[in-house]
Amino acid sequence: MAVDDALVTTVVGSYPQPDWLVNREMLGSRLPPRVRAQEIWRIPEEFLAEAQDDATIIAIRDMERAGIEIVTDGEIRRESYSNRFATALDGMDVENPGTAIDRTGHPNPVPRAVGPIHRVRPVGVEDLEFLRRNTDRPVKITLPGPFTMAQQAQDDFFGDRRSLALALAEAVRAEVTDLFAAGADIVQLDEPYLQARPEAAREYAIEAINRAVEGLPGTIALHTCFGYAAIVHERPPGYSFLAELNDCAADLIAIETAQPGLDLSILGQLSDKGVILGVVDLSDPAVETPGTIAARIREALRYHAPDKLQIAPDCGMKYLPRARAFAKLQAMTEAARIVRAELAG
Ligand code: MET
Repeated sequence: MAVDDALVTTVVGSYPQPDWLVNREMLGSRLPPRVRAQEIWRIPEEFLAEAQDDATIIAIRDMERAGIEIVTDGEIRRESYSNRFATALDGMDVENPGTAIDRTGHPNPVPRAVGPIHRVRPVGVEDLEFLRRNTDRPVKITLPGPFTMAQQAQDDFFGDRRSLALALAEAVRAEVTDLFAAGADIVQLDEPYLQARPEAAREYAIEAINRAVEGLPGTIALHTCFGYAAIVHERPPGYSFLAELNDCAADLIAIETAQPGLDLSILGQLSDKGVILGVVDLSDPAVETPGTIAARIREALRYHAPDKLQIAPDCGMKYLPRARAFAKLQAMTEAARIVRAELAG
């Protein structure tokens, strides 16, 4: 299986963390980053890294057993998809958090930008190396994109958010460079806030994304969505910032389409890109049949070539019960198999 085969299956990144590892009720809580991190993990500090490694192996094996072809580490070691990277940077004050309004309109405690931003050490490279050692399949690793991180911080230094986003982009670039050097097949930037802040996105998101990844030697994916199904319940009728991504430096654009029931002709807006297509609705507790998912894939093939389509759930699976996440992935890989067989004729 190569990453550019037809209808390759993958995930958006996260997989449910075991209940013995995290207090799942604390996951979406609005506590300051440090406090939340202390509250969330159920394992004492001295055993935590080992427990996170073991839980990561479970996530990798679950993905493999479900038939996922490009696997991730499930983001098991992370408290949130973005926090771990953002809080590791020099120039970000985590001890004295600030406030930012999240996409549901609530104030959230967030890191404060208080000086020049520097990535002083690799943040996710060991995670990638662990993933690489523990599967023979192609691997993808995710990190937050510079635009989204700039929205999830309080700026007390730069004076404008574009400058903050561009500084974060340099930090992301250093990390992506190291991730490719360490063997990542795909590096994915998560940019959900493009949809929540389209005006700001139009001003500087593409510039920041390009600064983070342009010219780097590897396959870059960029994920955007309307937010986790478990947290953001309203789905707008379409993307507010999508066609713009056809001009960014990423090779693959990851979007959700199942829960919002999008008309897949929007794929025409991404005609120059590979698309990681979200075809599994994570708000629906029922596990869709492979037939339902296959119908979505067939519909997408009216607008995009099969070797430019990867198949994925709508967003990260972090908030799903584990058994449901597994069953949904199984249904999805079966759907991809059915449609591939049809294509092979
Ligand atoms: N990579 C992240 C995940 O899979 C994307 C989150 S976007 C809200 O959870």
